[in-house]
Amino acid sequence: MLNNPHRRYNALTGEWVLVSPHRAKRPWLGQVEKLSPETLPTYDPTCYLCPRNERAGGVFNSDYSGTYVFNNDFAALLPDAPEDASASSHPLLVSAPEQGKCLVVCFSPRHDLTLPELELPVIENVLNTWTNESAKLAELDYIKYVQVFENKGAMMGCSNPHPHSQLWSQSQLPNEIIKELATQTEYFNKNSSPLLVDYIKEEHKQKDRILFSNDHFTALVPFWAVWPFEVLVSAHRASASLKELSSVEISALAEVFKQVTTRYDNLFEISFPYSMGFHQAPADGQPHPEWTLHAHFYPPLLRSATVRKFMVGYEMLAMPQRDITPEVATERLRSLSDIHYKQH
Ligand code: H2U
Ligand code: ZN
Repeated sequence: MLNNPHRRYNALTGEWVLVSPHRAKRPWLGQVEKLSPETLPTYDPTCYLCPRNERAGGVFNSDYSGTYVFNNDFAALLPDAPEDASASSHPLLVSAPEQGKCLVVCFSPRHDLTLPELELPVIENVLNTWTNESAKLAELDYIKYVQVFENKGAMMGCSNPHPHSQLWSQSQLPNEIIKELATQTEYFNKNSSPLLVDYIKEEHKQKDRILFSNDHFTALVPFWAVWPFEVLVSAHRASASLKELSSVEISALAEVFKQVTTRYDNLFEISFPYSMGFHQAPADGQPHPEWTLHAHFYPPLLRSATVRKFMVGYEMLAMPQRDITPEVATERLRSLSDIHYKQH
């Protein structure tokens, strides 16, 4: 049945995806993406994120040597955003105040080294920075949720090639978290076991979507993946946030991140674009036994370094759809070397 058109249920969002395996061979005469230059300098005097340089807002970066954290100069959320007195009172025109704080995190002083090219201790340092900064934001009384994310590559709207990520924290739950909280809570109440913990166990039995795993984390192409080479990285135990991870678990997570991103780059031998982010439980001071810390990788590329998947037409108007199956995507990623192609 899985070679014919079918739909799959996303247990984490409660939404369906249409899978059309027979369609993967269709010809492509559409848009071909431009590739970004492959070799970057270790330091770029015109880069807003390199050490000692002046940022767009006029502030100078320090002469940093590890990760570098600063308040986003053009933050989408502000700590002291006043309530809009002119807000409409009509029930069809609803708005609500939103406060928050946005940070930027540079991975290292090196302008040219993306996640898979960094040594494991440096990746661990990035994970520790995300952990500490998330925890600090979560402690602010007006913050209810912290989103850690990386936009990688111009194709994903990344504004600067210097490897960096962002933290946006806010006073209300965003849409994706509202969905995941509902599904995980419902599953936990029914089964007394966390949804993702059970899901990962089942995937290890079935094996055909597992990309890489160690004692504490698994990377797989989820059964319900929408993006062609989408990957879910999940903890093996219930865990509300990065802060709950031990140093052994952080090392295990760093290894999984290096594995996933190295295979991504090796797929088309380019710096593989994606949007990646962690889903942590709401920072509401409540226990979250239903939650399992996880990260989603959403890469846009489909059949080559220059042909991307577009979420248009049917996807915008009806539901997401994919051509190659998650099982075929897993096979392709699994068959690649875990040594970065630039080191060959
Ligand atoms: P991307 O992850 O989309 O590349 O965004 C980088 C962020 O860095 C973006 O939100 C911020 C932008 O506002 N930024 C600064 O805060 N200062 C700068 O000098 C450049 C970019
Ligand atoms: Zn730079």
